[in-house]
Amino acid sequence: MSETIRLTTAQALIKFLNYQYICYDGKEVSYIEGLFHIFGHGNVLSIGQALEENIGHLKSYSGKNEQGMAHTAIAYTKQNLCRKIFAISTSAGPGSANLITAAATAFANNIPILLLPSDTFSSRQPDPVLQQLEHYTNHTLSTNDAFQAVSRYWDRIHRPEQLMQALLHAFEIMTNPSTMGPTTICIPQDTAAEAFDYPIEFFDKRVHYIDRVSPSSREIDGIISMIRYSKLPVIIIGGGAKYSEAGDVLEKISLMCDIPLVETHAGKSTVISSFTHNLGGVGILGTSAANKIVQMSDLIIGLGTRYTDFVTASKTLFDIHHTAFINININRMQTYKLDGFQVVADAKSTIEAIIPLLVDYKSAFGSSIAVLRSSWEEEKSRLKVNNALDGITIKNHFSADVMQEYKTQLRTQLSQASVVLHLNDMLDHNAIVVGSAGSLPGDMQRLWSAKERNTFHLEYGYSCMGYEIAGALGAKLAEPSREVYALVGDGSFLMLHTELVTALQYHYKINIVLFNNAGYGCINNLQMDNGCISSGTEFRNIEDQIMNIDYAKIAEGYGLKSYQVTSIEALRYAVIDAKKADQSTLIEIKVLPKTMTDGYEGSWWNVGIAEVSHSHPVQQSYFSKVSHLSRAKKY
Ligand SMILES: Cc1ncc(C[n+]2csc(CCOP(=O)(O)OP(=O)(O)O)c2C)c(N)n1
Ligand SMILES: [Mg+2]
Repeated sequence: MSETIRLTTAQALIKFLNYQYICYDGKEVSYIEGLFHIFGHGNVLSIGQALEENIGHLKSYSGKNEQGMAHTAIAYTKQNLCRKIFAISTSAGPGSANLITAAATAFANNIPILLLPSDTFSSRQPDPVLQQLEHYTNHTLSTNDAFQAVSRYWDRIHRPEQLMQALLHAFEIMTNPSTMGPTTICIPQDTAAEAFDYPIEFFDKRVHYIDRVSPSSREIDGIISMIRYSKLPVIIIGGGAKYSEAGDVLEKISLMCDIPLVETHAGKSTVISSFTHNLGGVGILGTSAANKIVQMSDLIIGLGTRYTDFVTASKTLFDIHHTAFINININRMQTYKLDGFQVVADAKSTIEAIIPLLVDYKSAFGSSIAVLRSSWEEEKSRLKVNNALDGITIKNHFSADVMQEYKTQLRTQLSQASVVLHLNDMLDHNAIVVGSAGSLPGDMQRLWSAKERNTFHLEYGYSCMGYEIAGALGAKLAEPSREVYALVGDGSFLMLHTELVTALQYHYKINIVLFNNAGYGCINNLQMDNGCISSGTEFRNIEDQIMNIDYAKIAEGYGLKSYQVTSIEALRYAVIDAKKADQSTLIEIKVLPKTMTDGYEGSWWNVGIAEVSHSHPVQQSYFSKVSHLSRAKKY
């Protein structure tokens, strides 16, 4: 008989979390950094009690919104290249329901996180308890069943001993690069407090090994012959390349073979932006240089990319009849896309394996890489000049009168694109920028120059509004010695910003750079681009007046050091002063709408446009969509 230890389910859970390690490239580190929680009915007397009894080395933080705190945890893990995670504990009912959006964010981005939503009573003795749904036809359903669609592993335990199997399954999924993502273990509140004699070996130190998967010789042969056959190969750097730290080998192969690099939102900052062969973001949020090179290309090598619509311009960016694909991905399903040659292997290991076999290979791009790069630099210089009212506005959607109205109401002339470029110059080279939704991801992806590796943090798998500020706290937890900046729109700020209080509470300094254009700017662009009138996307009151909200004052109320700026000079002062501050800061920048960057060549997006309408512009948009679709790959 093995020795046992009598613990509650919650105590066993906390004890187990203390003994999990991962080993990557021979480096062993503890895997669980800690636990975020919002206590309530369902977890305070079980998980809360277990933390009080013996927290071990885990850190414990109290969040302000379940979605927000889980987004903080996701950002922490993303910044740590998926090698360290947090667990999340929520109360039963609404506390758990609030977590679902974050679970989806983790799912879409393949980010591991351990979600522990409390559940209603297993015994059913007090049913219906406060916050229980009480289904009439299926008593086993609770709020937590909604996590099934957004979890890579989902379980509900009704007995303390089930915890052991559940945890082992969850940790296998989270530490397996091809399946990693959110795992959910729902724990009824009575089960969480019940005791069991756990075998002590369950709590032995466990090391989860993440070995790099090498390509097979068949796969290597296939890659080499396709590259040799190609004259114009291009590598798309995806998130998988970043997580595998493929920066050095990518620079090497790119220089050696003259293969240009382009980036997805998740892959950006795997290689720094000033690298000669890096042409930047590709697709809908792409630079003109990257999109042109991809359009010229006869072979796309997708390295750790999911080929989302934003990367492929809804499968129209490539010449579908003449472009071949090599899909290198740790996840086999991803390699099936676009009928590519499938390579199920680690990004870095694969590039490492092919470099010695291509020493005599050079693409036929010649000088075009440098020419495209320099014409993009010229475009950036054009955008940097702040002439918001003299021409650089999106497709003249707004009349001169409406632009003037914004200028008067917001008391600014600043162009967003210009601000982003200037801000980029003002920050430290190792500063981390975090973004997620609105028009800023487009500006960041196109314009931001990542000066060091892993300094660009864009959640654009789910593009969840409200991620930015919570995410900045997560990045700061991962990199406490660096300045971290959330680049956030006013709409996203309004959606969710309260983890800034958590940052203040635990003295983690984050900087919030809020771009106030008084509306859901990118959605306004989307509707007006497709023939609709501006409606429901500008922040106007019922008298049709533009709302000028003072976000700097709101920030001051929270206790942040805050600034409101309407000029580049004032921005410079604010950024310098904010760097000196010990506490968190918020810089509100009033920017004019329609002054973000627009799409460049090839950046078409397939969106649902009305097939029938009385509006001529809507009809026109629909016909244009049909014509684009005729050139798109169908699957
Ligand atoms: C949670 C969530 N709800 C809705 C959306 C759809 N959406 C994407 S961007 C956006 C507006 C963003 O406005 P803002 O943050 O002010 O950025 P701007 O486009 O003005 O730069 C909306 C509503 C979303 N991405 N996430
Ligand atoms: Mg806005």
